[in-house]
Formats: sequence, structure tokens, C-alpha cells
Amino acid sequence: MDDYRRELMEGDPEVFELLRGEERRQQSGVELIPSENYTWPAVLATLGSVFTNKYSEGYPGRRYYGGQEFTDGVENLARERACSLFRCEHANVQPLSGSPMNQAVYLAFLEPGDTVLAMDLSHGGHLTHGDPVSHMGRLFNFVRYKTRPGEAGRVDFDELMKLARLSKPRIVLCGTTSSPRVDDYAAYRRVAEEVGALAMADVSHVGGLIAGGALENPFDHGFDVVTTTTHKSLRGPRGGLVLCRKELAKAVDRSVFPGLQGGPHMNAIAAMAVALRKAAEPGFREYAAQVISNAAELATSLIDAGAALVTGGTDNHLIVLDCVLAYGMDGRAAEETLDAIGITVNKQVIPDDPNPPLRPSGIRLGTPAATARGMKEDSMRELAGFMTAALERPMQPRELARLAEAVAAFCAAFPTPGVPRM
Ligand code: DSN
Repeated sequence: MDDYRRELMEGDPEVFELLRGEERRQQSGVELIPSENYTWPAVLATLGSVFTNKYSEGYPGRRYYGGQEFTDGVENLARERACSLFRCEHANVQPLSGSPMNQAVYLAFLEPGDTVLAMDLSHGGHLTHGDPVSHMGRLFNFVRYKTRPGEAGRVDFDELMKLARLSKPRIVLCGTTSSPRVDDYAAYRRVAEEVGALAMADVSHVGGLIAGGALENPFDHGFDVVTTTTHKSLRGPRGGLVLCRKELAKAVDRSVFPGLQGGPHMNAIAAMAVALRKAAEPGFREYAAQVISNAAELATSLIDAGAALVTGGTDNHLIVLDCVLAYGMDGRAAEETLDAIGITVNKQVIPDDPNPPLRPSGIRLGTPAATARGMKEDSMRELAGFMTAALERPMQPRELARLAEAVAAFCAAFPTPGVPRM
């Protein structure tokens, strides 16, 4: 046991026990929430390092506190690595997570009341894409577009162009938190160009798949701003990146600090630098491709076993199931049933869901975390089998317990990165 863990065990046994419980959960169950992942041990070590002790308001070379020779070095590394990985001109690595990352962009380029075109939440858009319950949704005029039910969850760009001409947005935003389809960046860019808006993509879910070359990069289609969290498919620490053209750099940087945030979390920025280096290694390209192959296999196996996929299939790492249609239970019941057998998913609204958000019709699944444990297509077929067995008919608690044992035995062959062996 390393010194830090021993200190925790002896100094705070209550927190230590909870940590051990979470470690056991992460090892003995399967994580299928598409936005979650296992980071690398080197990232965990950096997050728990003395960089957490340092205040660093400002940017490298222009800080408000002394003692920055090493924090400047690490922030510069993170910026350079982000620019090289995503082929962009400027990176701000300070956003504390996804919400401030997107807020910083809106506040950099919009005046109150300005219009943004963004995807409706039930069709896959994110809360921070101007949902009415968010502060940004009240401050700016978000006009929501939707996917087309008859088009397997894709967007009708003729309709989007009409909406853009009518609403005159300052930003055309694409990117989703719950769509199994890939974005047509060229088409979004044409819409933005036509109405003189900034083209912005929030690629939080697929940032790692873009970095790993498995999906297209919005910058290759002339996008102005791309945001991504760093802890999803990118497998880094919790944090956010705002990436942009150099002409926009000053406005973005001012908006993040001092506009929105104070001291950046230097331990997270150092850990981000470590993750960005890992994501540039050849092995990460294989990982990104495997995430997508695994999702395709999981989707096919579930469909073959009678599941109803909201878009009929997937192009990325993510699947949305309509549980009411296929299993006669809502998403919350499905989430709880799968929890009972050690498979973690999240309940999910489906497009124009008639049910409320805490009892929606669907669940959302994804393969980034399972793939990080080395699972491949054959494991996806096994997972589809476990899930179908648990969902297709009501089960007695003892039947669920037997399935949970089978899931735990299956998991034993796949060590979880960063989790000490039990
Ligand atoms: N919570 C993230 C997700 O699950 O997609 C987005 O905020």
C-alpha cells in the first residue's frame, strides 16, 4: 500500500472504507454510462499531487501570484498537447468542467438576448446548450432544433438552414450528450456561414474518439470553436477544454479568467497534460476504434435479442434504448434492475418523451469504460445477454442475485485501470 493510502486508512477510516467500496464497485461491475471512463494511473497520481496546493490565477507568464515556474510549464504543456492533438490554434485548459467551458464561450461572444441554435435536450442536446432550466437558457435566446424521427435520429439540414435564416443566430452549436449519430460538421458549418454565425461544436462525448482518429474533427471543416470535457472518451481528469482559432483566443481567455473563474485547478491541468500525451500514443487510436466497434456489436446483439434502439443503431460509442417499447418498463426501473446485477447505465429521456425526466422511457449505454478494461466484441455479446436476461421478464431477487454473480465473475477477467487489486 502506498503512503497516501496508508495515511488515509489510518487518518480517516470512514472515507477509506467508502473509497474501498467504490473501488470494489468499479472492479466487480460493468460501467456502461457512456460519459464515464477509467483514467490512467499516471493521471490519478498527478491529480493527487502537490500541484493541488498552488494558486495560479492568470495565464503562463502573466500570473497574479509568485512561484509559478512549474505551473507555467505544466499549463504550457497541456495547451501545446491539446492544440497538437485536436489540430487547432489555441487551447484554454482552465475550465473546471463542461458547464463553465460552454458558459465561457457564450459569455465571450454573446450579449444578453442573443440567439444560439442548439439541439433540443430530449433529442440529445445538453443542459448547457440552453435548456430553459439553465441560467444560460434564461440569459440568451436558445432556439432548439430536433432530429428527424424517420431519419434514424439524423438532422434535416434544409430545415436547419430555414430555421437559421429565420432566427439569425450568433452561434450555431452542434454536439450532443445522448445521440448515437455522428454530426455532419460540413453541413453545420454551411449553416453557420450562411447566417454569419460562429460554428461551435461541443464534442464532450466524442472528444477521445476524435483525438484517436476514429471520428471526424470539426476543425477539419473550418469550425471556429470546439469544446470538450476531458474525462469522458478522452480518459483524462475531470475538466474542460475550449479550443479555437487564434483570432478568438483573447476573447476566450478573458472569458474563462477573469470573466468566469478564479484560480484554475493546477492538479487537474497537470493531469490533463498527462492524459493528452497518452491520447497521442498509437495505442489510443486502437482504443478509439475499438470503442466504436464494441458499440456496434452491443447494438446488434441487443437488437437481435429484441431491444428497441431509439435510432435503430449507432455510429459512435453510445446507444439509447426505449425500454417502455421493448420491455414494458420505464428507464428508471431498467436502470435499477441493471444496477442489481452490477451493470451501470443511466435512465434517459428519448426524443419528445411523454414521460417525466426522473421516469423517462429510455436508458443510455456506451462502451468507452468497458473498452478501457480491454473488453472486445465477444464481451459485448455476453453483456447483451446479461442485460436481456435481466430486462425481458420480471425477475425474482434471487434470480437477479445469480445474474449479479455471473457479471462479477465475467468482470474478474478485466482489471479496471487504476483500481488496486482487491
Ligand atoms: N453528465 C454528462 C453526461 O452524462 O453526458 C454531461 O454533463
